[in-house]
Amino acid sequence: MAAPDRIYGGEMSPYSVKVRSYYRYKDIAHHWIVRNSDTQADYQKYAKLPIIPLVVTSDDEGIQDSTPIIERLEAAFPKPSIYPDDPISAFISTLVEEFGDEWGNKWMFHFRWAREVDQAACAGRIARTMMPAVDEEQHAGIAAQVRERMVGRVWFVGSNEQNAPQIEESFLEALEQLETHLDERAYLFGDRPAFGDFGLGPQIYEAWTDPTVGAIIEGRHPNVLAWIQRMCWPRVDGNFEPWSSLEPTLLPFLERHVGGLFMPWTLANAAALAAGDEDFSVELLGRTWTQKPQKYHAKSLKALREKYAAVAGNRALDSVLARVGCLDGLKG
Ligand SMILES: N[C@@H](CCC(=O)N[C@@H](CS)C(=O)NCC(=O)O)C(=O)O
Repeated sequence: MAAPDRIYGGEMSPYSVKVRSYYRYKDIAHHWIVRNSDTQADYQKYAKLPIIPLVVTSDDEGIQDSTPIIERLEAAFPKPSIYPDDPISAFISTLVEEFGDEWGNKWMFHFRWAREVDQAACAGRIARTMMPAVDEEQHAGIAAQVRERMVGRVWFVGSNEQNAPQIEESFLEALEQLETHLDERAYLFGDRPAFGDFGLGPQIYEAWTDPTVGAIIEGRHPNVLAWIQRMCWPRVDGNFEPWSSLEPTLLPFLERHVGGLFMPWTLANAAALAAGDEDFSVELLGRTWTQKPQKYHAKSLKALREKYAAVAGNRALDSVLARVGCLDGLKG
């Protein structure tokens, strides 16, 4: 029998939790290994990039990047499929997966490091995970270092004083929209998880583990809370729904956050990288957003466009993508 795959990850890493949820959903044999001082040497043998998760397959191959990891596994373990049969739902789910990874991560990362209460809680948790055996004094020292390093890194996702209101307001609005959408619906595309759930759910789950967003979700959004918890051990509870029944409550979310914010942002980011600019500014729903370009996102935009190209020409899908403000950007 093949050895189980190994997932080197962390409880506080949304991309690690995403890949673990997928393994659990497919019932694929795996070992979850926390990357810390004890496991770092093994991790380094296989990791080409200094990021988690890292999957080491039963053939002893190290693979990274959650989206291609899941796509590769999906080809090997096609059932139960994470792709809805309805072509509109299927592509929107792929779009939401990308959105979760890229914009959902801004929500999570910003809220995690913007306020003292979250900084202290998160740095403390990370320090405990990295060095489980240290005493209280050493732990406090490591936590202080983690806090300084992470607060100094938030610019990377575009979290700064100018962009903060845009990030925070969009997240609070998105939570309300998702709360409505998830009323009497277990997952985003019906009663079984789709690719989009794996991209977005873990980002919001991580935000919920932190004090500020945790209090907001616990206090106001029971459907969102049930969904992100369900996404830790997802399962088939029914069928995917046709796009027509999802549209009334999913469209407002897509229009505002995916088409209104994420799409113009990712286009401006890619243009800035192509031009070799140090910083870029873009108007997003009437506000100016400024940040340094993020390299990885140009790569993932290219991958998303290739996925669109594979289904291009479906008029019903194009009409939905045009309505939510994504069609032109996907055509490139
Ligand atoms: N695109 C990658 C992103 C992975 C990523 O950014 N992981 C973060 C943690 S959530 C990381 O490893 N950061 C550096 C570190 O923690 O050492 C994926 O989808 O797997």
